[in-house]
Amino acid sequence: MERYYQPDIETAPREQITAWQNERLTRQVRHVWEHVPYYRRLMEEKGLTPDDVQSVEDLHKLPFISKHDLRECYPYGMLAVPLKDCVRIHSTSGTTGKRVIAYYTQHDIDLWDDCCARAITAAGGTDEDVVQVAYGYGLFTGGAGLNGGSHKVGCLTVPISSGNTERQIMFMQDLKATILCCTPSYAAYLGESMKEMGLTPDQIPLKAGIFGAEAWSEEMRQSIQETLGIKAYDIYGLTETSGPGVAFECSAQNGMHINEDHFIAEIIDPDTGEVLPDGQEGELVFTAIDKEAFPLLRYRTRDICVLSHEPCPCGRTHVKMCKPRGRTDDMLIIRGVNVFPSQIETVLLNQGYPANYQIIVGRVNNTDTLEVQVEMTAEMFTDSMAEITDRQRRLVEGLRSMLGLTAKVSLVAPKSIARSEGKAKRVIDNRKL
Ligand code: DLL
Repeated sequence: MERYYQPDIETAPREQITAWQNERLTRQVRHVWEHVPYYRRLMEEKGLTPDDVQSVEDLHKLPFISKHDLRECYPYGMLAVPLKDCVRIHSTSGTTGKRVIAYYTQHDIDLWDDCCARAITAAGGTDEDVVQVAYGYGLFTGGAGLNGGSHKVGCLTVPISSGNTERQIMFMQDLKATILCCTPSYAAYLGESMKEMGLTPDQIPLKAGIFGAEAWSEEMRQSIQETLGIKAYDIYGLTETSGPGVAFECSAQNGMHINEDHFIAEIIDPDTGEVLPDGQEGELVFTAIDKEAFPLLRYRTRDICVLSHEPCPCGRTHVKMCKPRGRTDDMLIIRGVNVFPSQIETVLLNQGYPANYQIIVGRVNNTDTLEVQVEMTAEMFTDSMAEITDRQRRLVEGLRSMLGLTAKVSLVAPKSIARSEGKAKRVIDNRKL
């Protein structure tokens, strides 16, 4: 039976969701107009006042906000409440330029924890469960978000953070963890390590995993589910909109319900900004309608996505987003061809390789080069040159038919690609140097 954390909200009829959105959006627009001079200026530049936004229908009139704006406002320029009302900050892991700082009042933390509690409950979590939170704690939102959600559900929370793989596995066994929360790449690594330790899925009590913070394919889901003997659920979010829990998967495991009582989602054409209808692929844009301290309006995520209002067998009525298909900014253009790292991952996993790989892009004589370094499993590792050549050939063919490009494939020894405890760094683009 499907469980909900807040059934009245999660299964509310569409008219009710729209009524909440209309009320909260109009209030929020007034709130930022009154308290954030930066927003007020952007609205004035478009000739808008709060009276121009009476309902969700008017959302499209508002200006977009991007990471650029948030950097301009570093550190407190977007603050919409007095600093004394804030209780915490988090920050993005961005490696270039200034970090984005997100601030939270206690109300904002509660709302975020509720979103994560919905995700944990959708993954089957109850107060009987032991939740091992192996996302990083600290400025990153993964640890804090799932930790808060786990408390709300009443689970026993193990705030182990990422890393120290042997201890992770020991705790999982000794404390009988039933739900694991971490990045999908770390989940795959934990599965791989357990296998090496001779552990089979029935020797660990895990039943579900809540994995997100980076792109992962359906093939990777299958492989994690098999090695860990669990159901693997996707969870999505970004620091700018609170953190994880903006959207989460239910038992249907085919798309993530967006918590529409807190966030309004739009899909836009990334080039023109035009709002696109359901089913069309474009850039995902969020408006946070009841956050107090950091209430983003029409924030461009750069994630490429599709929305669907199709009824879901789980009974939830909130709109679903597909797994992000890439980012407008991590999409690689190689010899004029658009390449998403997730497409490369699909080819590798389809041919039985683990999700340990690196994509290296370069430029020689004004021509782009693409190399994919792929780690073999211990079983694949062999002295036979003929076998390795044959494996390489099949990968090159697979990549050519998926991408329409010829890539150089290097098969490397097991464990030779550095493991990540957080988000995996898959792409090295030397062209920018
Ligand atoms: O990654 C928040 C999070 C923590 C989500 C834990 C899920 C679990 P940021 O570090 O700000 O926040 O990165 C946000 O990560 O715009 C997406 O590009 C990507 N991302 C997040 N979740 C997913 C997912 C956290 N489930 C950026 N699938 C987003 C694909 C994801 N990409």
